[in-house]
Amino acid sequence: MKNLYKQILINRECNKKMLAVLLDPDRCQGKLLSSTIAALKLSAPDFVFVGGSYVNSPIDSFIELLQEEVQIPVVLFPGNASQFSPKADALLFLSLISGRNPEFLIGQHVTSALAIKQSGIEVIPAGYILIDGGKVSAVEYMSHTRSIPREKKEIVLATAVAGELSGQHVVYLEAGSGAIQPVPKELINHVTSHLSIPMIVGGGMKTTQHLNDCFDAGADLAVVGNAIEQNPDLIVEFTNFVKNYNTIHR
Ligand code: 1GP
Repeated sequence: MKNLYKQILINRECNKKMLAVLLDPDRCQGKLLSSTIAALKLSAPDFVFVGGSYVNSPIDSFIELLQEEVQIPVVLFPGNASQFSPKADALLFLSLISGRNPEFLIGQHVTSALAIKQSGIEVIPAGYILIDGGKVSAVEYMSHTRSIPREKKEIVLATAVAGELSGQHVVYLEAGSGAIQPVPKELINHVTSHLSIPMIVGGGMKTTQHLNDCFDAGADLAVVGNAIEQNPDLIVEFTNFVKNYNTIHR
């Protein structure tokens, strides 16, 4: 069994930044799926995340298809318990700790816990923190929670530290898929400088400058979804950027 979390810790230890490409099985189909797979074959990111706030397509067959085509670890990034699949290599067991909806703090977890346990899949407990990205995000709407205002640095920090102290293995700062503005670098930096666990950042990142800012600010893993749906060739540009970034900064 791969130990992806251990790999994340090792990379973090030697300041190797990581990239995940997020694929939504509802949207990544047909031509888009073929060109995404072609780009993943050319230049592999560290992980493929699979999931979304709302997914209607079968997850198992989507993951199987990916695994037939590429060797990249597949990590579930589920919007709810119905998106669990034992086919994935690991699961981000997300607790929406910026929200106060018990359903996304513990409810969906109880619903899926026994199936997850029985599958033997690697579980990575993740404190998921939603930051205002300039528009109402799908996760905000679907979870009935509110994002934290982007200027409320101390609230974001306190939330992340609460996540760490309550046993989360990573913190995920999320501006929401398709965010107008990604999580601000000052905010990432403020949180990472007080946190001892890996930091994932996603939402609204469309350029290598966004990746650069996020890594410079201390994030360990950047997640890109929408931008590569618009243009799958960006997978190659982004993975090459991360390789170069790591060559320069390590
Ligand atoms: C969403 O963080 C991810 O959870 C990715 O966001 O689709 O905006 O890249 P984008």
